[in-house]
Amino acid sequence: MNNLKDKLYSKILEHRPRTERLLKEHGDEIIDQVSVSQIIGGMRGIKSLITDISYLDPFEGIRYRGYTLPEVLEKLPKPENAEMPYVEGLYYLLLTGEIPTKDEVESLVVDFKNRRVVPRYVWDVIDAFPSNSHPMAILSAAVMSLERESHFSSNYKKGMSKMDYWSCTYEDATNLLAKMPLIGAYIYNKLYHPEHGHRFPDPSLDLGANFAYMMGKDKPYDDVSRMYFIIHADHESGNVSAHTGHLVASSLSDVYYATSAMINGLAGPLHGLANQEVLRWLQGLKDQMNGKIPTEEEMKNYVWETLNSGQVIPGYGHAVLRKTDPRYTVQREFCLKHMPDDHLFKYVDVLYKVVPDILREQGKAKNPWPNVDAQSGVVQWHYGVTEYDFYTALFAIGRSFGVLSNIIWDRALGYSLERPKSITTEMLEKMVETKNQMALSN
Ligand code: CMX
Repeated sequence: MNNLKDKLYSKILEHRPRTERLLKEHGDEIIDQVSVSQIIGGMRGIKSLITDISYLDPFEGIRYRGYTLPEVLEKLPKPENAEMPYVEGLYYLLLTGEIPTKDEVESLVVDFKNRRVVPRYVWDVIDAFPSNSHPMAILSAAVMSLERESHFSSNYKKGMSKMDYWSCTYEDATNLLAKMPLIGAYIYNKLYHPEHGHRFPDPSLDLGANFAYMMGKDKPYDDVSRMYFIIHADHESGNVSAHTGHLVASSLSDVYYATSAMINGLAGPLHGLANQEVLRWLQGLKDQMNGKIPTEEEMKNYVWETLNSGQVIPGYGHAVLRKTDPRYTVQREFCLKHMPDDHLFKYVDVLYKVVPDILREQGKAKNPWPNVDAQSGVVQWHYGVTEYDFYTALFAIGRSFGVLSNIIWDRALGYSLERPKSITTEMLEKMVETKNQMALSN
């Protein structure tokens, strides 16, 4: 066993009695109530999921295992001469709740390197896609094609004990996480840069640096990749991608099925695809302006035009957050340090100055502030990844770290098959009527 898996097992043994006690001693206690608008409105805010990997405070933003993003970026060990930490170290933190030592991360980096062999049939699956397919569709299918490698599935057939589910899930998850950046880079090169050819991983490089190398990008794209994967890793359990991963895995589908499904959920424009939408939308304005940086007045007009035509402003608003997303801020600070004069960054800056007031004036969005997607495409564009259809695939690679950490813990704690109850509109109408009648007769 490697040291992460040993450490994880000791954490699982410590944690299991807490879950058992909650169920045994408090199983019937009421934690939340559900309103009609929550039922019709996408279950917004209902407390019905449990995870210890991350927690999203509406005003503070995400914490991974109790650490804010700036703390995560400061405390996790970094490769030599790097500004951003090892992504492998983030996995250690998400799984165990502990900041790894440099030695612990380095041993995990070696473990990841040993797992980054991608079977040939995956390249064949990718090659079979038409070249105008969306990278998210290809990524989802490529992950799905790896399902035959699942340790969980093969051991389940042999009658594996429930207590061991987590161990096979850990193997599957770590294997998949090590391979995903290679698959992502292959999709990128195949669709947009066939001249790069098929690059093989460089055994001297960690996950972030190897990804940059395979994408054909120079420094500091290694740090951009580390930053990108780390800030996108998790956003507690209720968002579409994290929830989909958990839901699919709850039927004991293995992590390949669950990750492919999570990628499909992330591909929607209200979720992960918003990062490409921001760029597409800003390019529209850039064309209108013949490349000139818009004044605040010109930007206001463009934003109102978009709203008045019934569209949302991509990269703004959030279902939980009620302040500027710290993932936006981390990237903005990176931009201010590395690319303050970037043309698109200036567009995003003007946008930030005008959108919150406009959304407040319009009075619909509960959160007028920017989310992660408002800034992330600009960073990629600056370093030459201008094919914005690819941005959500980058988000997906990062998000897999959180989703898969959650699924390992789901298995370790024996979380149940998800099965909420649905009712009909007529039943809901009758329930509301009965309540009103009872209130009147009291
Ligand atoms: N522009 C225009 N209108 C917006 C808006 C925005 N950025 N954000 C919310 N609204 C509107 C909603 O469409 C909704 O309108 P209707 O009442 O007509 O349906 C109303 O304001 C209330 O919505 P809300 O409760 O504030 O937001 P939701 O929880 O329903 O939705 C989100 C959240 C993110 C889907 C929404 O803010 C949005 O569409 N934003 C733009 C897309 C985006 O950036 N998505 C990425 C989010 C981060 C991520 O997951 O990657």
